[in-house]
Amino acid sequence: PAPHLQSYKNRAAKHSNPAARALLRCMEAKKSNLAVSVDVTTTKDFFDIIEAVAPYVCLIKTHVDILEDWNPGVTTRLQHLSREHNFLIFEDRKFADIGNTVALQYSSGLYKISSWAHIVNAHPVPGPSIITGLASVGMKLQEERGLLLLAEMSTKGALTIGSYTVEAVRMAREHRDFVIGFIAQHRMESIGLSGTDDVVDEDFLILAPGVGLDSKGDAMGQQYRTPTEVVTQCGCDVIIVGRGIIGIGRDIDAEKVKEQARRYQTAGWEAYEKRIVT
Ligand code: 5IU
Repeated sequence: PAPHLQSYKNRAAKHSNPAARALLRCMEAKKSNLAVSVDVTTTKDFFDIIEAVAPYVCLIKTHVDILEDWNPGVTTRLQHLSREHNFLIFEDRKFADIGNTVALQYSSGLYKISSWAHIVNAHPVPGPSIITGLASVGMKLQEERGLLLLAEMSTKGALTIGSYTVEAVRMAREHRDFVIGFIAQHRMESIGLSGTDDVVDEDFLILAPGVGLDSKGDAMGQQYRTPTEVVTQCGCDVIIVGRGIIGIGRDIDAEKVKEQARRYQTAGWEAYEKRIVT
């Protein structure tokens, strides 16, 4: 059966990439396909949110460059929490430069992303060299590391459509050791195949942002779909939720955040259970 019809557990047992295996195992263990996007600007809010949602998530998605008081201790503490609460870390860096530059952006600078992020993502726009550049860093580490390509975006008018998405999938198929899946809005198995090609052993994870239970979008082009649409109907594996859980006000209410995380975890898991057959 196609990957999205199989259990996360079965897929974990077969996957060739260690980061993908770790994520799928974590999802099964915690009964969670929820990633929380922690888009806040202070480390206090950042950790208040992570500590509130940790029991309910398989993945924490970060934008470390928006933290105004970032320091190296932040990523040390994040890694510690990741081990303590069993979740993976995804830095939503959206690399987009030539191979040599992205290798440096991934490994070096203030953030040294490759040293702590299990998963990162990249725009396919520069072509396959962006994958080989990032893989030259990630695959050398004796750690669980994987890359997601941005095959589709959730925003109104996104240019990630048609042949762009097809080429993104082709690029990923050429680098299945390091590319573990896509940021996308639906499954990609049927994309770019002639009908006779055989890629039955391919298992790309689909992580979908733009998920909300109470809102259809924001004032800046974001569009939301429900966990049922995203997971049951479109076959995505992980729901990425930001403001639906962390809120949009200034003050973080940890109890509310916890309650919303639990709500999205349940909705995401029920949507998954409705779609699997094995
Ligand atoms: N994000 C999207 N859409 C995309 C991609 C990334 O929303 O197509 I690629 C990011 C942006 C933000 C998070 O960090 O996912 C969604 O946050 P909200 O749930 O608050 O909209």
